[in-house]
Amino acid sequence: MKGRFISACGVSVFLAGCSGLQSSQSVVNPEGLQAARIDHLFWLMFWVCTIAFVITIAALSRAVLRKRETPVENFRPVDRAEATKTRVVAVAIAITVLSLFGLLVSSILTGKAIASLHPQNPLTIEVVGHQWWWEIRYPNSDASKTVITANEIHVPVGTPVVMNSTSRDVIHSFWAPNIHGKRDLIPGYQTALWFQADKEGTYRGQCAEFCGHQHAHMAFFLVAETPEKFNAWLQQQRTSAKDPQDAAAQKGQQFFLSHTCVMCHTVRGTIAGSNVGPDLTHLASRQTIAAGTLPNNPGNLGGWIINSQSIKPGNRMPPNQMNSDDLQSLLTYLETLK
Ligand code: HEC
Ligand SMILES: [Cu+2]
Repeated sequence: MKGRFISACGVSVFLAGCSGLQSSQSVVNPEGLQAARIDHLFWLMFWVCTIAFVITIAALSRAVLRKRETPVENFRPVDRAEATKTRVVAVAIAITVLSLFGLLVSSILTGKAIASLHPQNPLTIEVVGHQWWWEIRYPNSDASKTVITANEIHVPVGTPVVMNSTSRDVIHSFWAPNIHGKRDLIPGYQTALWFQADKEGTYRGQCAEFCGHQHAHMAFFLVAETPEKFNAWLQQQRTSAKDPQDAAAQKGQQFFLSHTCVMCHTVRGTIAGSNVGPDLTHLASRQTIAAGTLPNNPGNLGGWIINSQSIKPGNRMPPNQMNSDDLQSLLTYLETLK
C-alpha cells in the first residue's frame, strides 16, 4: 500500500541518518491486535473525511464559478429554485450529522474492543518513565530473578503482554505505533496497558508527551521475537555480571567501582547498586545507548562517558574527566557486560 511505502521510506531515511538499527515506527503498518483496530478506525476516518472534503470543495467551486441566474433586484426568497436549495442544504446537514455520529460510534466501539482484550496468563512487564529514558522490568516473585534493563523491551510474539507503567518525574507517554496507541505515564499513579505483537521485528517507540529538554531523544525499541529467543534472552538477563578475566577489563572494573558511576548505576554482582540511571548489568547486550540516541559501540560509549552533555544536553549524567588509558580499560570492562 502507498501509506506503507511512504512510511517505510520515511523510516529508512531516518534510520540511515541515525541509529543504523533496522526497525519500523509506523501507524499504518500494524503488527499487533490493538494497532490493527486503531488502523481500521484511522482508514475509516480518513476516507469519510476525504469524501466530505471533495464534495465540499466541489460544491464550493460550483457556487463560486456559476453565473448568477436572477439579477439581485428580482430576487424572491420563495422562488421554486430556492426551495430546492433549502432541501439540498437540509439533506447535507443530515448526512453530516449522521456521518459524525457514525464515526463517534465506531471510535467508541474500537476503544471498547481494545480495552476488552484481557486474556489469561499474560507476560507482565513494568515500564517506568524517567527524564529521558525508560526503565524496563520483568518482575518475578523470586526477586533474584527480576530483570531490569533500559530502553529495549523484548516480548515473545503471539503472547499477550500487560504493561504496568508509571513515571518517576514528569508525565511521559509510551507510544510504539506499530503495536498500540499512546499511554500516558503519570507520576504516583500506575496504569495498565495490554498489547500483543504478532510478527517478529524491531519496532521503534517514542515518548509522545513533551517532558522537557531531551524529550525528542527519549526513544525505545520493542523487540518481538520467537518465544524460544525471548526465553533465552530473559535467562541471560537474569544472570549477574561475571567478574572480568583479562587485566584491562579488571582495571576498568576497578575504575568503575571507585568512581561516581556507582552513585547512579547498578551492575548486579558488584557493589554498584543505584538506580538514578539505567541498569548496566547487561549494557553490551543492548543495541543503542541513551534511549535510542546512538548505536551501542565503543566509540559512542566513550564519547558518552567523557561528555554525554555534548550528545544529549541537559541529561542527568555529568561529564567525566579521565585519561585515555582509563577510558580504554573502562570501555573494555563495559564491553564484557553482555
Ligand atoms: C549523577 C548520576 C550519574 C553518574 C554519576 C553517572 N551516570 Fe551514567 N547515566 C546516568 C543517567 C541518568 C543516564 C541516562 C541518560 C539518558 O539516557 O538520558 C546514564 C546513562 C549511562 C550510560 C548509557 C546506558 C544506556 O543503556 O543508555 C552509560 C554506559 C553510562 N551512563 C555509564 C556511566 C559511567 C561509566 C559512569 C562513571 C564514569 C557514569 N555513567 C556516571 C546517570 C549517571
Ligand atoms: Cu517525553
